[in-house]
Amino acid sequence: MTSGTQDREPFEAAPLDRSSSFYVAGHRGLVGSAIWRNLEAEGFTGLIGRTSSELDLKDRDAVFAFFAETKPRYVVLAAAKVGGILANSTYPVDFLSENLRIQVNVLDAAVEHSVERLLFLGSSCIYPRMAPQPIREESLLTGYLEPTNDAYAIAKIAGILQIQAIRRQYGLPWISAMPTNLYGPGDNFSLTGSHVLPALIRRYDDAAKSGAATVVNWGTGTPRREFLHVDDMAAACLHLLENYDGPSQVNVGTGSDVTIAEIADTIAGVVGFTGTTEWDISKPDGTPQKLLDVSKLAGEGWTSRIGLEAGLRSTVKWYREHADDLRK
Ligand code: GFB
Repeated sequence: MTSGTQDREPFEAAPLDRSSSFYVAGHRGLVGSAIWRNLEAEGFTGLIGRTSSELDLKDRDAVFAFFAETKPRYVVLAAAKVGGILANSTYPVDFLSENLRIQVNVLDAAVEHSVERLLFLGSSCIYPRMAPQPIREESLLTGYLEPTNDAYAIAKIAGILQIQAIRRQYGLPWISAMPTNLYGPGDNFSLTGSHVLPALIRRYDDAAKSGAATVVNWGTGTPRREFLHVDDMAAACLHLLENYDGPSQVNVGTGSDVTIAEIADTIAGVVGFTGTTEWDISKPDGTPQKLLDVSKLAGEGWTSRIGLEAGLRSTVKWYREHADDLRK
């Protein structure tokens, strides 16, 4: 194990070695699978992944045994219990406890084996509910969290702090990235547990097929959200691993947002739904806006490429091709 900050080599931006062992924790999830695809396309040949039935990341002994066996040189920690606003507010214990255990186990084992580069993934919900928009990285821990996802946010904030502490205590150049709301192929399209975008794709597509006159969405439709295609997120992750070294988490987003009513209209148009939309205001709106300031990431030389409408069209196409075997 690395003994302290005095061991620290100065960080130099450089391509990662394509033949080294590279563990993608959570490689079957929305984010992890996109990262895996991108790394494969970039020529990485030493990728390591384990499904949750092969390796339960909440099992500390199993995680340490896995690291001892595989000795990864690089790690992306994309494994997490995730869900939309209703799942987060209904099961806060699961979101807090499972995420804390996954993170602590993986990060402790990675320290034990002095993993050379590690990227921890969080979420834009770590920022205070009323943070000034667009949200800068400096807003972390400056105010109260949005109550519908405070348990998940606290777990992710603990992960950021653990990365910073590991940097200070062991001198390892590990980093954290905070994506905005993500979407794309491989998402969870469950109507109750998912995030808004896959839920709306499914709901409007079902309605277009059945000829239903009305679709009912949650909340008021007025909250604003920023949506980033997960393939962009995967590209940003590799870019950061190869170019960024610092204790601050880095925001990853597009820099622009839309209202939920606007994205609903766009999805209705993409799937060909011509009926009317109603809003169930007994369901929570969540935070009114969470638009990330992405100037830090732009300063590191990366900006998003996939536009929202193009990203939605390809996601709808993917959904239709996979609708029969999806998590619903
Ligand atoms: O995507 P979403 O669940 O999560 O909801 P958050 C975003 C907005 O869409 C909310 C509205 O205002 C919802 O009320 N919405 C409308 C719907 N119809 C639907 C629907 O059918 N399903 C869903 N899910 N929403 C999550 C956090 O917050 O964002 C997580 O709970 C995480 O912790 C994630 O940070 C990225 O953006 O509100």
